[in-house]
Amino acid sequence: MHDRDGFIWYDGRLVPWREATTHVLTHSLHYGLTVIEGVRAYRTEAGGAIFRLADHTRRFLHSAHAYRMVVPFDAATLERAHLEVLEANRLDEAYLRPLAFHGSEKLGVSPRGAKVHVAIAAWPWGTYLGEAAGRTGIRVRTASFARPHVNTLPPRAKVGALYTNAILASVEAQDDGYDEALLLDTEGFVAEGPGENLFVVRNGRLFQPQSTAALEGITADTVNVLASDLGLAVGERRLTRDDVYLADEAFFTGTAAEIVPIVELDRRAIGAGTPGPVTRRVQEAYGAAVRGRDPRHRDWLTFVRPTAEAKALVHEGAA
Ligand code: PPE
Repeated sequence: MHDRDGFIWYDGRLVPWREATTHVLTHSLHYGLTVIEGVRAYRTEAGGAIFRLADHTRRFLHSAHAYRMVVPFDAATLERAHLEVLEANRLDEAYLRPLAFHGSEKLGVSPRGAKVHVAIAAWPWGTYLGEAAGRTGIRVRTASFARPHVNTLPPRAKVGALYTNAILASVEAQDDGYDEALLLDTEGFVAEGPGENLFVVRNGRLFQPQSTAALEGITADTVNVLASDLGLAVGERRLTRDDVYLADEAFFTGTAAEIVPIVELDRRAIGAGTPGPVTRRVQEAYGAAVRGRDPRHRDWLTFVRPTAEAKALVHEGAA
């Protein structure tokens, strides 16, 4: 990742990719408190556009707030920085990774006295769960590790430390020959994937796990809105493993993963064992929304170059 051309926004300026480095005694490297986001930009007919940038930036600042980490940049500056990074790297379709971390001014558990640094990188990142995942679906295993309890690590804050739990689950799943893991909460109810939220489909209705142990996904929120456009009912309920085994369809959602059908959990086929029709409709609606082809949702897009053409697209959407 480190050895490539391009620029990374680092503490307020664009620095050459290979020079965006930090010291080995960086506080966050030792104790795991980093705030991260995952954002995507897509090519639209009016050029590159970032999907739901304001929502991601809000969650970034909220994650920091939960840890009493003071990010020295406001939302407007951060949003502009995302656009600058895309421009500088001449990317219109990309994954963006904003990161906040405590620097190397001090060690010892309390980060007080360490500076908060912010970086934003962008690179082309194709399919997250494998090239065929979106088409053929993935095989999932329930993780033997639970998602941390709400009073252990705040699950709504997207911080690096939470991903040590996600790493345990995904390495276990991969080593056992599965594509991805599904994590339960400490009470045994379904929470989420290592980097995705879950939906199940039953009798044409969508359900999300009502869970205090999952990230509030922006893609999941998007799916809620798109499902109502499609006339599909969406609900939340506590889901058990067997709710997933017995579902007609299931899929994961996430910025990196997008919409990925789950065709098997713990060696039980879900529904017909192939991606289902409701999942397909949601995938199509999502693809249209992120690429600016759905006039109802162009306000979710922030264009890299706000040309007259791009402005007209947004305007048309608002009308
Ligand atoms: N749960 C977790 C634990 C999670 O990490 C993500 C995103 C989601 C749910 C879905 O959230 P949203 O992207 O807002 O719909 N995971 C990010 C990081 C993936 C990575 O491996 O890095 C992402 O998708 O960008």
